[in-house]
Amino acid sequence: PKMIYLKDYQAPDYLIDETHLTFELYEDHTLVHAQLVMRRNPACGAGLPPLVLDGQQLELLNLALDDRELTAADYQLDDSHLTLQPTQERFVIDSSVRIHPESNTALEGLYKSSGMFCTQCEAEGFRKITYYLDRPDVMSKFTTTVSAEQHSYPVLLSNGNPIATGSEGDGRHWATWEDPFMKPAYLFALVAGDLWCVEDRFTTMSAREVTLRIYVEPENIDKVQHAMDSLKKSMKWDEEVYGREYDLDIFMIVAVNDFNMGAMENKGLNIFNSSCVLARAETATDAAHQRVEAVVAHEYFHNWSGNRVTCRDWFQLSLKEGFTVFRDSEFSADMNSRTVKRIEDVAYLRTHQFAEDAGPMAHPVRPDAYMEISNFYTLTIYEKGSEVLRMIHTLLGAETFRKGSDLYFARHDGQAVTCDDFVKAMEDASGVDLSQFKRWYTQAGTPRLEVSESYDAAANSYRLQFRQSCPATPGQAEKLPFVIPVELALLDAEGRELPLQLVGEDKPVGRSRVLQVTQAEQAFTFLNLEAKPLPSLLRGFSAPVKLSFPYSRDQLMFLMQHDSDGFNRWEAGQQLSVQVLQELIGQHQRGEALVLDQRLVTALRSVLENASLDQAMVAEMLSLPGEGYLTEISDVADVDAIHAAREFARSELASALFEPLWARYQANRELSRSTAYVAESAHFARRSLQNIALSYLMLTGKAEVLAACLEQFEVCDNMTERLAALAVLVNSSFEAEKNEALKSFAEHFKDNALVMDQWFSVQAASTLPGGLSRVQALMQHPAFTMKNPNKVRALIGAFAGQNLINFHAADGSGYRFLADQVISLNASNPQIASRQLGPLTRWRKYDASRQALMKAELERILASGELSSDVFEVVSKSLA
Ligand code: B3K
Ligand code: ZN
Repeated sequence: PKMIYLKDYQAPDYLIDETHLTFELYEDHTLVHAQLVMRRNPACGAGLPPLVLDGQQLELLNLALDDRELTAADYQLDDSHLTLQPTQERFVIDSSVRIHPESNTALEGLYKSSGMFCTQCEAEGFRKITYYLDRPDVMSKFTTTVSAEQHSYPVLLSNGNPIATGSEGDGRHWATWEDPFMKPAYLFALVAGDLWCVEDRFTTMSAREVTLRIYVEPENIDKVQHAMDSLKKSMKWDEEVYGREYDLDIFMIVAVNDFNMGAMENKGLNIFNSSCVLARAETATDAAHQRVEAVVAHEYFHNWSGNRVTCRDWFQLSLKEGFTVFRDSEFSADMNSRTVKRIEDVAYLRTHQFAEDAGPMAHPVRPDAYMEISNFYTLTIYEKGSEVLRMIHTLLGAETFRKGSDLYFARHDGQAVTCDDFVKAMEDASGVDLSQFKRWYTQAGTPRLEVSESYDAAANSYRLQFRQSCPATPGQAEKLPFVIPVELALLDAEGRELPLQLVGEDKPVGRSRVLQVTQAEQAFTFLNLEAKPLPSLLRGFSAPVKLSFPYSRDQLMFLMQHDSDGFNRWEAGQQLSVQVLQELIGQHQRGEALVLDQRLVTALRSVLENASLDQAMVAEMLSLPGEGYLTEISDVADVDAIHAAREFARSELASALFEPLWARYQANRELSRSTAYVAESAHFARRSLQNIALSYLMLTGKAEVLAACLEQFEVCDNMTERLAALAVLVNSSFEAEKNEALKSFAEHFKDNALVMDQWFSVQAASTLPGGLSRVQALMQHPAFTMKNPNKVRALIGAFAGQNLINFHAADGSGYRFLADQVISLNASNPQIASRQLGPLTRWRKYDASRQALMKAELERILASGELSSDVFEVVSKSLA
């Protein structure tokens, strides 16, 4: 495989105005006929260069140019291209190919899942369906006819509107769909299967009626209402917040069981991993309900940010993904608790994206080069890309940002554009120069922002000094300063926000404001402060940076109680916990007895006793920073010390805070018992506090807690309570109760694949000794299969990604296991194989002995035989 560079981008030589597809689906093969109405791209030079169509794993049966059958002498064929010579500016290509969806295990292109046919074309799957210009800047009007045996495949779907159906008399039938919107091939979709649907309607802002359908396997028809409600909320929200209206007469979602990621925004026909559609109280947790809501919204929002305006090339992927993640996170914030959503997003970003940005696969939000585009659907493109959009939103303000997005959509509707085009629209709408800001798109790595203070009592002035820097990343040794928006307030001794007047200003400008740090070193001096204030910095996490300020533990406790920014109250608690945990880690490393700083106990006690705090906030504040985050912020991560320190702190807190935890638990559990399940934010909040309280309480080993846990496990109407109880049992030493619970759970839910995924995950993540052998045993369970990506993620992904103490076993057994799985998946499903590699790529974080073991496994993978471009790219970059 070779590198592909952004600097080599060239516009396509030819365009495809119309694409007419016919699929004949059979059990042992599929025939695809494609008629492409093409012309020379007028934007390119004169003459008629050879036409190079993409195509992989296709058996070419017929090829015609303007009705003239071509013979092998008329074209060249290799394993990824078909090349021929046009003779006129305008021409029509007809091709027929045979493909084998029934044996497609990579789940890219056309494939079968649980008996139905479905597609996944982004990024480069369409070339496994037919010969085509498979690139996002070639947009075409598609008509698709699907024919299949009627009894097994009563439902035949594609993009756009249905225009004709008929039967063929031999037990087969067909349907034709027409999509009036020009689109690139990656947005093509086809589904054929025995599906049921729930139907609803939505009336758009201009009073157009849209039919909404969610298709699932018949046994899941009782689990789609939540997704349907989420869809209608999304449609309304996009009208209200972005002025974006839906544009076809019908919008469809189809749930499939075997899917490489969460979902796909194909025009008018979104295809979803069933885990992101199906949700009802008895079988899906609160987190799953929220994920369904967010993913339904995300894919729906792509209809404008991605489909109506798409990407010129795959280097621009964050143009649609960063923007759409930003849109869905704001939607979720509006539907639920804004502060809690921000906390969750930031915790995730800092644990996972910061690690990626510090590792061998670090790349800018707009990469310059890639080997395999599937490897670039990353946390950087998605989550950091969203943070970049959030910063633009912060710098411009909501109203101006909206003007910018309106201009962007109006200017580029129907086009395939770049991140530069997006920023230009924001600049033109606001008059703000974003040229320096654009370094966020081109420089990889997480900037550090060190802040120091000085107070001049004689002058009543307070100075904050900022120093920014950014570590080297692969291919980028030196970085130029970023534009870092820092939202801040200064608090007085009572925690009140003080008026903020900078040097040069004749009066204060608000009490919480956004400063722009644009230089490597920069100071801001505030006037008229009669005492030294306490700064509340980077409010709401206004930039994706690593901020440091020398807060004392007492100051952090003060901020936890008094900061008027909810996010920063949580953040102060996290920083306090980090300081305390790092002290414990040091004690563990020196072989000393562990002693917990009692200030953490005091701080969390007052959080627990504060009845006016949102319960979800209490739950978030009780959650100590995870082992993954503690690893990320360590220079050399000491796996054992991190685990021991965190577990010690958890059990000390559990004993010290037993009374308030137990009181909170019982009050909330009582409400859960007496109220029917509702998927709504106040209820999510109540259950999250109940469940985190339970997880602490179980550490005390008290009989009454065990009894409560078992009772919660057995007597509840929802998966949130049941699974939380199961998880704490699985991590406890109550062997008999644990085994009984696991057994009864599996018996009850054995036919529900998504619930069984949870059952696998909970066990894979158990940090008790012996993790690897438990995982190996579970791989033999009848409900487990390597062919289903959800199962791989539930068991192997959860073990390597969450169970750090077991995965990093000093003998290297966890690494060996993961490498074995990657080698086996490389042949069947390269995208999933490559995704599972993540934990091994972080080898530089660990001690010399673990580094050697991890590298040896990466080398073993490299030498294991023919590698997919997906796995090869990640392994070779990790070893470079
Ligand atoms: N755009 C798809 C991701 C496709 C991944 C291809 N390997 C889902 C999404 O981001 O909405
Ligand atoms: Zn997306």
